[in-house]
Amino acid sequence: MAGLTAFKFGQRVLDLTRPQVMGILNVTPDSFSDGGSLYQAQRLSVDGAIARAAEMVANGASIVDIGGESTRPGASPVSLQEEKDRVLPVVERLNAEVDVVISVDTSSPEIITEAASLGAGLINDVRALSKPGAVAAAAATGLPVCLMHMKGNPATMQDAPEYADVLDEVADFLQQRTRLCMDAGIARNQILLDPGFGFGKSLEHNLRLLNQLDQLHSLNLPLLLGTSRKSMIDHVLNRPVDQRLAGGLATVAIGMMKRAAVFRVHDVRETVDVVRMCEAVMNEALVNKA
Ligand code: 7PM
Repeated sequence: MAGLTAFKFGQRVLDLTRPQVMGILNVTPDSFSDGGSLYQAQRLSVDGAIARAAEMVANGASIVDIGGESTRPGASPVSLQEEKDRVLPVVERLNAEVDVVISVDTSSPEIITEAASLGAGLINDVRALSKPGAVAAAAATGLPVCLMHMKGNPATMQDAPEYADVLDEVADFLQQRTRLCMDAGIARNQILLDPGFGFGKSLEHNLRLLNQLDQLHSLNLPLLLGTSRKSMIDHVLNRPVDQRLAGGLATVAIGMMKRAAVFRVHDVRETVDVVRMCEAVMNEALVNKA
């Protein structure tokens, strides 16, 4: 399929002709430590993050996405220093201890640069490198990037978003961001695209984007799907965040049928089962895990 090929993520190569699972690793440190020092609490939270990442890899994730909350809609803004303190120690230790592509979910040029120097393999930005200096910083790392569509900004994006045609608008936006990145020196085979489920979209928009996801193959680049535990599942099934697994797996199966390349999820083990099962059916054969 066009746009799907071997992708170099820093030191590591992934075959994007096969679906890949990206595990979500949140690195929000405990806000207090019980008696110990803050330093100790931070070290313990890094230990925990490494253990969770190793488990995701054992369960079949080939990418781990590290997010320090600053990009999260509705979340209270995190200072640059705080984002660095959360994300960078995890990148450094993961690179040394776990064989996995390390994706960094950030919009900050400083974190892009520093994470790359510590072994990150992918820049994942929900703002599609729109912060001043972000495109140049990403280009200078030589790493691939995931460009996501968001309409508006996290504070207000869910206040009655409107589109003439959500697929056209998302495709146009992603194409423009792709061109901008290529003009800055990022190669075509270093770009992944993401329609950005839940980022400035109503339920109807999210459902339409998933049902018509194959239309985005006109852009000829691998697609990343991020629906895990999102409110679109709640809006259909009326489930709290800890009961959205089955709904999320349904979106993964549909994403497989629509040839998404990467699935960004919290529940790696279950997702890998769905991906492998879909892959076997779609190939009419058992496919060996690479
Ligand atoms: C609160 C609201 C917490 C939303 C976390 C989130 C995506 C992403 C996120 C995505 C890519 C979440 C989101 N979502 N990166 N980062 N695609 N590429 O549900 O859909 O994880 S943050």
